[in-house]
Amino acid sequence: MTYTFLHSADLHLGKAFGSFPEGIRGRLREARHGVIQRLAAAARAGGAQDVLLAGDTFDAETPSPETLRHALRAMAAESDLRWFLLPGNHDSLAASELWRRISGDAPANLRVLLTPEPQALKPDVWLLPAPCTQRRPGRDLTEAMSGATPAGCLRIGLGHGAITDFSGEDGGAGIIPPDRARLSGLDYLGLGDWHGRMQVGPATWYSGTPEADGFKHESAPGAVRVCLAGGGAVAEPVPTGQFHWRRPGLDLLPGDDVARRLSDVLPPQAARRDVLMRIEVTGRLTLAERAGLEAELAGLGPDFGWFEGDLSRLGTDVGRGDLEAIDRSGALREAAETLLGQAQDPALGAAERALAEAALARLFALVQEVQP
Ligand SMILES: [Mn+2]
Repeated sequence: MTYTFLHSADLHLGKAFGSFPEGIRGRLREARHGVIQRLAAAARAGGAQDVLLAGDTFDAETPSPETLRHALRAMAAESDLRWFLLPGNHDSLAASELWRRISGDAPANLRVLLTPEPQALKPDVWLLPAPCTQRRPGRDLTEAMSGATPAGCLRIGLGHGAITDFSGEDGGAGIIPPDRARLSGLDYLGLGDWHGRMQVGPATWYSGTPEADGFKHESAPGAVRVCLAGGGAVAEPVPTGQFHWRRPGLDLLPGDDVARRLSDVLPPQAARRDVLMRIEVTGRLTLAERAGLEAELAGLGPDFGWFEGDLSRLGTDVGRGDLEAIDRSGALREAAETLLGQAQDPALGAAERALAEAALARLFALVQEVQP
């Protein structure tokens, strides 16, 4: 007997990305909706008919009518597949109105897993779901996965939450034993909550989110295609992400070829529209080098879906010649002297010194622009 399925989780449909500018915000939301189709394609390509979603399909307990309807219609459109939705911590059973709306509007190929009762996926393949009863259940709901199923069948657990080895996505303490699959005689345990992909045991995986939603996780966003046969679970990650979130570091010293070092951490030009990029610059540069770097970064920004250069931890070397270059005397020179004094004042906090340094670099750059 063999059974192949796709394990995914944490779609977070409708996530607002409120801290981002409007244009990219809309594109990120649309990309989350788009994973439904990409998951379907991944399932089909691997010969799977069932897609098991291990919680947090929706970001909020009350998604907008459009978010919900569009998701259900998109799943309905993949009519040769079956979708199984488990309540997670963002869309727990406490969101009773959400699950009432889903149940009332669900297409024939969608099943909601609202109780821990074992369910037959096929006569000889049983699903043991552990729906989240509330945002922080405070107890190990996966205990229910020890429930009885017919002898000789395959047993698949589906749960949501952090294991005891590490804290959850929201920072809360983990509660699921990492060896739950062994404890409950599972052939595979599919988990949600952690947004990066992680294999916890021989047959236990966090699929991670199929579309990245932050800089935190390094793994390429995707789902896990699982093939169960007599010999155990064969799990294979399949990529499904559209956007790439990159947070490279750039550690610089005076004399470095800054433009070259910068280009080394950039993705190819053609791919940049779907990249969110935060470059964290550390080390030291001269004022002139820093001004050059800032100009390069400003020019690069529009290439990307979103772009930020963080220079708050970059130190600046200021020579007397730099102050001369700003002005020999007068108001600008006095402002530069004041800023330099603040940048080097041990009585000030690091943030204030960095601010003075950034302001001095800005002044230097502006003066160069006016009188190159
Ligand atoms: Mn989540």
